[in-house]
Amino acid sequence: MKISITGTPGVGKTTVAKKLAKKIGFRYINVNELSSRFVESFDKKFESNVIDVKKMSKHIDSIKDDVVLDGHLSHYFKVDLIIILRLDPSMLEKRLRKRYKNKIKIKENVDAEILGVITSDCAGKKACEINCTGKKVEEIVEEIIKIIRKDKCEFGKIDWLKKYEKKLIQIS
Ligand code: DAT
Repeated sequence: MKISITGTPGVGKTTVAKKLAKKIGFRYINVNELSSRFVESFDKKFESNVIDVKKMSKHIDSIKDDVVLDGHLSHYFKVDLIIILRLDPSMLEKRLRKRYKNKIKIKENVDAEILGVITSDCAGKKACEINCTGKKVEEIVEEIIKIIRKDKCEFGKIDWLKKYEKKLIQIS
C-alpha cells in the first residue's frame, strides 16, 4: 500500500509522515529528497531543477514495499490513499516565518492554504483531509490510522476562505 501525505509546506507533513511510518511499519520516503535522483536539467528562469517525472513515477511504481510518501507533490504519484494535512493559515504563517525570510514565499504558501490549492488538486482522487490545527502529532497519526481502517474520511469540508479572504489581498 502506498500512502501520500500531502499539504502546503509547513503543515506538518514530514513530522507526521515519519511518525506514521514508524507506527504502522511502513517505509518512509521523502519525495523532495527522492526527486534529487531524477534531475534532468536546471531551469534558469525559475531557478529550480527540472525533474524527469516519468522516470520518477516509474521508480515509485516499482516499489513493492508499503510506503508513506511525504511531500507536497506526493499526491501526483500512483498511490492508494492521499491524506491532505490542513492547518489554520494564521498558524501556518507563524511556522513559515520561522522557516523562511522571504515574505513572498510565505505569502504564496499561506495563500495556497487559504485557497485550498492541494485539495482542489486532489478532487476526484481517493483523498481525505485532516484539520491539524491545535492537534498533537500523535492525534493526527491516530486519525490517519482510522482513515486507513476505513473508519472515517472527510473531504472538502475545510474552508479557510471566509475567515481569511482579506489576507489574500494584503501586500505588506
Ligand atoms: P512540512 O513537512 O509540511 O513542511 P514539518 O513537518 O516540517 O512540515 O513541520 C513544520 C514545523 O511545524 C516544524 O517545526 C514542526 C512543527 N509541527 C509539525 N507538526 C506539528 C504539530 N502537530 N504541532 C505542533 N508543531 C508541529
